[in-house]
Amino acid sequence: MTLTLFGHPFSSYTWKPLIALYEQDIPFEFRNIAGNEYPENEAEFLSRWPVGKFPLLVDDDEAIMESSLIIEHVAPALIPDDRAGAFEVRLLDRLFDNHVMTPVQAIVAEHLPFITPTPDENRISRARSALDKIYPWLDERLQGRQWAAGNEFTLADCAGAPALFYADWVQPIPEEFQAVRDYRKRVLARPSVARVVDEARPYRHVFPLGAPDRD
Ligand SMILES: N[C@@H](CCC(=O)N[C@@H](CS)C(=O)NCC(=O)O)C(=O)O
Repeated sequence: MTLTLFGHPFSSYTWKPLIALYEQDIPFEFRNIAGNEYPENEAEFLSRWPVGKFPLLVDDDEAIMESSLIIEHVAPALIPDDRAGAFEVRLLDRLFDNHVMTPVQAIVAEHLPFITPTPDENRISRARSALDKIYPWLDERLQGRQWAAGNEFTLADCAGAPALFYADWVQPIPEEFQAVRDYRKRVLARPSVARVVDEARPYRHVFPLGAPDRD
């Protein structure tokens, strides 16, 4: 298996498989598709996945899209064998993507002039309200857990790390949700996660809401 990962170092969904690959020490080639810096990488990426959403993994000649499925493919050990354990991991993975990252992306999109010339306050407020609803749910679910789905670092943490990293930038996690805040701090200190955060530092200036001076 020869693995090539196409993605952007600042992209939350690219972080997911990167964290898994670093976590398991799996060799791979990273093909950066940042901006206009690497046109040959972008051209090959689009030829393999015209939808244009990244990350994309190419294993030998097989293209695999969708960050969670890429992780299932390269690092199955990050999903427990038992049915109930696997369900909890996949549940948290889906919730971080759909109910944390999706509203975060919606807020970010409202600040990208090539998507919308003027931020739409109604759409922003709907996305903020979605985050307000998921924070308490997560706080309850994460109580007493070291990692997102229990005591083992799993696929759920590959999703939780980028989701909460960026969520706290666009809608700071209130102090009352200490379990979520503590988990965010813990997961960002994990070496595989710290590494993706560090690799993305040179791109912080592109964050359209302005990156805070922390993390
Ligand atoms: N469900 C996809 C989401 C991928 C996604 O939304 N990626 C963003 C970057 S973080 C993207 O491709 N944005 C560019 C675009 O939408 O054109 C996954 O899990 O891989």
